[in-house]
Amino acid sequence: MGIVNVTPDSFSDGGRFYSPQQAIEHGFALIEEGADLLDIGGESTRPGAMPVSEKEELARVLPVLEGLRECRAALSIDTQKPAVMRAALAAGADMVNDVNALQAPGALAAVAQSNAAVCLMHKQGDPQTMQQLSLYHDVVEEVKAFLQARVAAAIAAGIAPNRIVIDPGFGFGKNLEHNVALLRGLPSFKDLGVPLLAGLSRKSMLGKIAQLEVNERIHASVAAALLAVMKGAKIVRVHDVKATREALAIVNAVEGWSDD
Ligand code: HH2
Repeated sequence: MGIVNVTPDSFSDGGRFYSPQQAIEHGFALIEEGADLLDIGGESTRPGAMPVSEKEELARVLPVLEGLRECRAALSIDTQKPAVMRAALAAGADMVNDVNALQAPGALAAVAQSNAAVCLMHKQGDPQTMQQLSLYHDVVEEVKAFLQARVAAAIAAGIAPNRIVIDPGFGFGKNLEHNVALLRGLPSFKDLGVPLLAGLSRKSMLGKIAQLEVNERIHASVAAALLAVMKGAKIVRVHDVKATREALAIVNAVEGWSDD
């Protein structure tokens, strides 16, 4: 899953692809690099980010969805807002990626009324507060329990299990110790019976471990993506598609997995 951030303030590439044309070109470039899925987002979730209005978010993402509709990759909309979900699904999105796990009123229904896939992510707090909270007794068990409850809620709302993906939400209200425990504990998420997505690309946990600024984290990001795949992730959400693809080709060859 290649990341297309249509925002002025995303933590690693904010402002680089802010115009629809730049974002569309970036999406096509990521497909050339080997992305099967593009995640289009119009609101940054980095710590301290300011919320964006529904109108502004729609104005950012809809032209990009429109411009990428005929591309050969599947399209995901990264949003927490039910109105943005509905508009994006009507514009042809194949997946809703919700860092709020469809907890907003109307979000379950917005996805249930479509045939789209959904990614349910765990987070603690919101971008304004999430780095202050970080309270867990057993982070792996607590994140798993939350995701299990959200999978159950999605199924109860009429979303078939084969449309659901889960994500532990690296960096969302978790400190370095929690993030490392989650990566180490990734294999146990298999218990939930749905595919796992992992988003570690360029995140601060990598910077803290290897002492790297945000623009220096490609190698660490590739290592983290490989580890996540080897521990059971089926989708990795990345900025650096080419580098990740090349590294995954080696794992796939050794493990006898197919490239898709
Ligand atoms: N991380 C970010 C945004 N969306 N979605 C899922 N499912 N999993 C993640 O780990 C995840 C996500 C944050 O990364 P990025 O999009 O690069 O930055 P920003 O939120 O500042 O736009």
